[in-house]
Amino acid sequence: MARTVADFRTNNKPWWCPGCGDFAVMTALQKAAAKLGLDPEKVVVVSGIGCSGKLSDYFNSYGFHSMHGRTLPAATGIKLANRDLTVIAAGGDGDGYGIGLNHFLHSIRRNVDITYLVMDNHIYGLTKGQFSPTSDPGHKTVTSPEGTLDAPVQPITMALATGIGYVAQGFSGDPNQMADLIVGAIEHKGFSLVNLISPCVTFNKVNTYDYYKENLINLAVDEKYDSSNRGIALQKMMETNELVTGLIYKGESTPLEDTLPGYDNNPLVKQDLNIESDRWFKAMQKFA
Ligand SMILES: Cc1ncc(C[n+]2csc(CCOP(=O)(O)OP(=O)(O)O)c2C)c(N)n1
Ligand code: SF4
Ligand SMILES: [Mg+2]
Repeated sequence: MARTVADFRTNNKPWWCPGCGDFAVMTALQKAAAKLGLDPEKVVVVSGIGCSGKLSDYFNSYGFHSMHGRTLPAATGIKLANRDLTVIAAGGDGDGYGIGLNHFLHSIRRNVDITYLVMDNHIYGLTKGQFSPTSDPGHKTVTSPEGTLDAPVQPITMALATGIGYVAQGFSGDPNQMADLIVGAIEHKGFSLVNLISPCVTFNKVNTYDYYKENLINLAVDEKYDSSNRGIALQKMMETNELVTGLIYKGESTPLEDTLPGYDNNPLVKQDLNIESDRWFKAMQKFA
C-alpha cells in the first residue's frame, strides 16, 4: 500500500526546542517509512530516555519508551519475539554511547535485524547540558567548567571494528540524505547504525549547525570512496575524526534470526501455545 509522511504523524505536539535537530530526524524517519511503504502497525519504535527519546511519541507506530541506556535489549526482545515487525531503536548519544555502550557493542556482535538511530548532539540535552561521551575534548559544560578531560567515544570507528554490517551518518541540516540513509538501514538485514548529527541549539553552543556545515564531508560526492571496504571505511573515520555524512560501510550480513538453532519462523504472538484455559487462568491468578 502506498504511504505518505502523514501516515506516520501523531497528534502529539513535539516539545523539542525550536530549531532542535531532532525535528529533522523525525521527518526523515517519517519520509523513510513512507518511501518503504511500511504499515504503522508493523513497526515498533523503541526509544531511550532523553530529548531524543520523545521520538516514539511523535511517530505513528507501536512505541516502547524504555529505560535510559536500555533501548537495545528491549528492541532485541521485541524483534526475536516477532520477526515480522520492523524494529527501530532510537535514542541519544548519552543513552547509546554512555550508559548503554555495552549493549551497543553486543548488539553489533549479535546482529539481530534492528535499525539503531542515535541522535548525537554531543551533550545531555534533557538533563540540561552536561558533557556526554561524544563531547569534544575541552568542551566547557556545567559538569566540566574547565573543559572535558575524557577522550570522546568514536561510535562509528567502534562499530566498524566490532563488525557492523551497515553504518551511515546523517545531519539534521540535510533531512533528505538522512531519509535515504535510514531507508538503506531498514532494508539492510541485520543490525544497522545511523548516527544522526542532531544539534542541540539550547545547551551545545560549540557543535552548531554552522560548525557542521563548515566541517562535514559528504562521502556521497566522493566518487573514489568505496563504502563496501571496511578497511577503507576505518581509515576514513580516523582521517576525518568521523566528520562525514553518507553511507560509510555496507557489507555482507547474516542476521542472528537466520542462524538461531530451533528458532521458529512463526512469530511467538501467532503460535498456538496449546494451553487449556483452566491452566492459563490458574497460572494468571498467581499474578493477581
Ligand atoms: C538510569 C538513569 N540514569 C540517569 C538518568 C538521567 N538522565 C536522563 S536523560 C540523560 C541523558 C540524556 O542525554 P542523551 O542520551 O544524549 O539524550 P538527549 O537528551 O541529548 O537527546 C540522563 C543522564 C536516567 N533517567 N536514568
Ligand atoms: S534541550 Fe537540546 S536536545 Fe533537548 S529539545 Fe532542546 S535543543 Fe533539542
Ligand atoms: Mg545527547
